[in-house]
Amino acid sequence: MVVQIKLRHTMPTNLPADYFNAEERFRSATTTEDKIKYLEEMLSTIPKHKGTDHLRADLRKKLSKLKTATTSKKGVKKQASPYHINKEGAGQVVIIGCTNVGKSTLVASQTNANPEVSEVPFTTWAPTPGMMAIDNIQIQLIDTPPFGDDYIDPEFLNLIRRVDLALIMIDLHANPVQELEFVLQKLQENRIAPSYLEGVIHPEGFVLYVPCLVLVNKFDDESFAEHFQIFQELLEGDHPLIPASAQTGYQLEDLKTRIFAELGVIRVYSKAPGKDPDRTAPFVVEKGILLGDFAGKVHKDFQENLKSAKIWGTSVDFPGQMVSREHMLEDEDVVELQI
Ligand SMILES: Nc1nc2c(ncn2[C@@H]2O[C@H](COP(=O)(O)OP(=O)(O)OP(=O)(O)O)[C@@H](O)[C@H]2O)c(=O)[nH]1
Ligand SMILES: [Mg+2]
Repeated sequence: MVVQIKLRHTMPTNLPADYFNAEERFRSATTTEDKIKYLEEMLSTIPKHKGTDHLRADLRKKLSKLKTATTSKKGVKKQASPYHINKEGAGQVVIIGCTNVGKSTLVASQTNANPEVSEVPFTTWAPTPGMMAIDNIQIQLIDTPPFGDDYIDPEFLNLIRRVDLALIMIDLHANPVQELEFVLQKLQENRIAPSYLEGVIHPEGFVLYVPCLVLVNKFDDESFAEHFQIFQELLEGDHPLIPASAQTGYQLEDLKTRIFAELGVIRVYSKAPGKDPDRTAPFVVEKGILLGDFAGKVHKDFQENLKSAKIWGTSVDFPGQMVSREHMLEDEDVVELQI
């Protein structure tokens, strides 16, 4: 049976009854999956000729919209954002910056991860975390896609909001002044500012301050010192600048020392009486921790029953000094707990 209808596209079209059956079911369908099923059925029943071109185009458009809706919905449900990266090690550090500054180079050269490095702009499109050694501890370093003029994934911004430190990377060989300004402006548009600007800037409304350092990359060797000096003179304001090279490794040790200092943690070694401490396995604890709280991290029994402790390190006046539970520990202290 063939039913003739007048479509809004002015041309009368002969459509088979199967089409109208499918259309009827499409109209009463309540789930997106069913709607897709009946739309596909409608499309498959339409005779293909000039008179149905518009109708088929319309239906295909509807179908693609519905399919996008389901995949994005499923995407949210089934697959967490790649920016949901669990913190590992003594701190979580994200590298941000414009394209080609060397973010992936740093992660590839300093961690176990292997993000693609290329002179072609906009190479990285997803974040990649890796573990980087700083002396005898490990921190997490995350490579990210470049900041550009367009939209920044909200989950990328959320990652920046929750990390322990954001490393703003700029390229000494390119336009370091503009790059730094651009990154700071993008952050500001999203109500984020480096904590070194707290009290210096007075933004209207809420701003979240995130600890930041500025890595001036491609400082490949000492011959770039003059270049760096000119850049510093052109730059307005005080920024915690670290000139270094992700590629040659020049001054990367300085970078690591600065990162460690920003993380707000210290290393403490626990030792048994008469034995040497294991310097390869420090406890990484928050700066300012008191002996009593440290003891609890070593073992529950120590927290409750700690009688005394001897300390070797900068927090005491002489090696092996006895201290109370309220004693504040410092980086690299060695502690002998006694119950
Ligand atoms: N001379 C020099 N070149 C570097 C250095 N670091 C990176 N490069 C080069 O700069 C180019 C870009 O490096 P990438 O690490 O891919 O840059 P990126 O910031 O990850 O770039 P996007 O993924 O586009 O954001 C490559 O050709 C690198 O070899 C460096 O310290 N010195
Ligand atoms: Mg990259």
